[in-house]
Amino acid sequence: SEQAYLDLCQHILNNGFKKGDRTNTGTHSVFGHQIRFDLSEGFPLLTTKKVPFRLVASELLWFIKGDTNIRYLLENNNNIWNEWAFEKWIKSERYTGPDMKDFGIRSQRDPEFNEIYQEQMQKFKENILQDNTFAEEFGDLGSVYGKQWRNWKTSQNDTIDQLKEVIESIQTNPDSRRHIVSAWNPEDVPNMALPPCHTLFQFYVADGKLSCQLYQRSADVFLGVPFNIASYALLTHLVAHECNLEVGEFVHTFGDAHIYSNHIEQVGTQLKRDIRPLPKLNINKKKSSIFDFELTDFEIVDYHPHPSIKAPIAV
Ligand code: THF
Repeated sequence: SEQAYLDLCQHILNNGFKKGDRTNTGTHSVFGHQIRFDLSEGFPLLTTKKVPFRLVASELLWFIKGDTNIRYLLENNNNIWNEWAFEKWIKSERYTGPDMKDFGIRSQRDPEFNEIYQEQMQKFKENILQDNTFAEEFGDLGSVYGKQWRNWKTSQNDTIDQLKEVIESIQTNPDSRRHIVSAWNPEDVPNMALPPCHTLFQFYVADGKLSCQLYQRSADVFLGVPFNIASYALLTHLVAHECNLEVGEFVHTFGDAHIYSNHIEQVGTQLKRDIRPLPKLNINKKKSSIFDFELTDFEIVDYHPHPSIKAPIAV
């Protein structure tokens, strides 16, 4: 429930360890936690702040397509993965612009630098959208979710379509305890800009309902988790729809669940707000295969959240 999410935030503020991290932002962190959402009670798009469903849905469709290039996201006005591609670009030999080292932290602390950074980022986005060869080389994030879900590379040089196979296994053998998709590919991890945070998910069928559990090794509880909840809830709806099942629960299990030190004030604001009724998700009933959906096939209705709360993303 949304309350369970807010309780996790409060728990981290009260009991989290102060812990350094890769991004040098600083976090409060706990290890091991679980929250659950009954998907039949409504679609779990948080109401204590506005969560942009359009961005959640276009990111999920991008994973489902097996796409790993940010061009598709940019075409859909989705900027949530830009920093990771930009980092590869500025570290490449072809980049000759102003020094962009540690752009994430510096853009937040130094307004003068931020202006130069925004300009470079704007140019980068234009190049990705307009220049095919540039996009191929610098828009691609490598072996991220889309790759592992749809094109897991085996040692025999075959590929495994984990998502297609898991849907087939739900349909043919619903009681199976092996409905698993793993994004964690140990051999590939060293080649990834960002090793997968949502590491592995499992489906479960009982009583005509499809449930899904995610193990998330590392969770940015304020910015990322509201997206992750909505994303896996949407995925569960789509798989249930294709398999002619009702939706059951989404179970969200966390490894390192943290609140970045520059999100604490925002979390405080959110915790003071009252929870509102959850919205509903409508999906285009004319389509059945998860691989055929487009953004316009989804509609969120009766969503009346509190206003969005801005916060910087740690890179
Ligand atoms: N890195 C970090 N530090 N946190 C994450 O949650 C995260 N992700 C993905 C990859 N790396 C990560 C990216 N997911 C936003 C939301 C999800 C993201 C990245 C950014 C974000 O900024 N959301 C804003 C709205 C942004 C907008 O309107 O453009 C928000 O207010 O929710 C974990 O999957």
